[in-house]
Amino acid sequence: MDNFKSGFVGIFGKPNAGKSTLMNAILNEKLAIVSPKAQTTRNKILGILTEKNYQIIFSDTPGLLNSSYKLHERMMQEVAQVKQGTDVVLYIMDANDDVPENIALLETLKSKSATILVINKIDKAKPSKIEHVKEAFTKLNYVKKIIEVSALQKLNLDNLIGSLVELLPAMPAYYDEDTLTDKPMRFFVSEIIREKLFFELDEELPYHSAVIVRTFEEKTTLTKIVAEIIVSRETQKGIIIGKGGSMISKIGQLAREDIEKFIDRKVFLELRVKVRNDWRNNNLYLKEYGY
Ligand SMILES: Nc1nc2c(ncn2[C@@H]2O[C@H](COP(=O)(O)OP(=O)(O)OP(=O)(O)O)[C@@H](O)[C@H]2O)c(=O)[nH]1
Ligand SMILES: [Mg+2]
Repeated sequence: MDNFKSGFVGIFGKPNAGKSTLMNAILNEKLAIVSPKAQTTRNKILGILTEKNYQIIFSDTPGLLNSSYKLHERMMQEVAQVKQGTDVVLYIMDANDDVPENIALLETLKSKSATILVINKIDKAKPSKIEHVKEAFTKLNYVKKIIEVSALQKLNLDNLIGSLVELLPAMPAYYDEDTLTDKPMRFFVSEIIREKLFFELDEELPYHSAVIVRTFEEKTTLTKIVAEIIVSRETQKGIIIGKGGSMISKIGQLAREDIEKFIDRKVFLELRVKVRNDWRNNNLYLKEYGY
């Protein structure tokens, strides 16, 4: 256990920067859901990487944004909590995104921890733009390293991990080597269903939806899961169910396939849709749905 290093790494950045993709790529495990739409992640999620000489405890976080309803406030509280216990800040920026805006956001984080800037999505960025980003961030003295990666194509991740380990304190492991995350199975099941909503539903609807697992029973041959999809208006319920139930059955099938892969068992999945008016601004509902 000599020279063992261990510590907490918070992953921060704008919505859609690729934070969840990056954490999944580093852990080689799909822990966090990912979608082309912004504001996919709503909770902090731990992802623990344990190797012979180090343990890195990553926290994926919701993208930084200005709150426009209570759910947003809750999401930003999750970010604040992660920030508190963090040894290293990983700030993720989409290489094609606006530089001043990202610098301003990183500054508002006001973290006292060592910071690594990760320039993500280099697979679809011009070298000149990447250079421009680097130049601008080099001027911030708390940015210890700037690393270009593609989370999607898993480019340069070893380099990133090496730089992270350098910055971690000498510490014994915080978690058992078999521990991968902090969230229970029910959480991941509800997230997988929510991911399908992000892919199958248009525009605003995913943002009005929450998913809660009501039953999770391990039977002899399969796992029986009953989950509720919560929406904020009656009209949204109709859209999620679809003509003759076509939409809900598609979502159910896609989610079931992924849940089966995740828990490595056959799954019977029942989805119900409930309307809870304006749940995103209701503290009791937010708490019930895990926010
Ligand atoms: N081309 C390319 N796309 C990427 C890369 N990394 C992530 N993406 C895509 O960017 C989109 C957003 O990725 P997420 O991982 O959900 O982003 P996030 O930062 O977690 O977003 P929020 O949870 O909304 O804050 C998805 O469509 C990803 O496939 C990359 O390196 N290259
Ligand atoms: Mg995310």
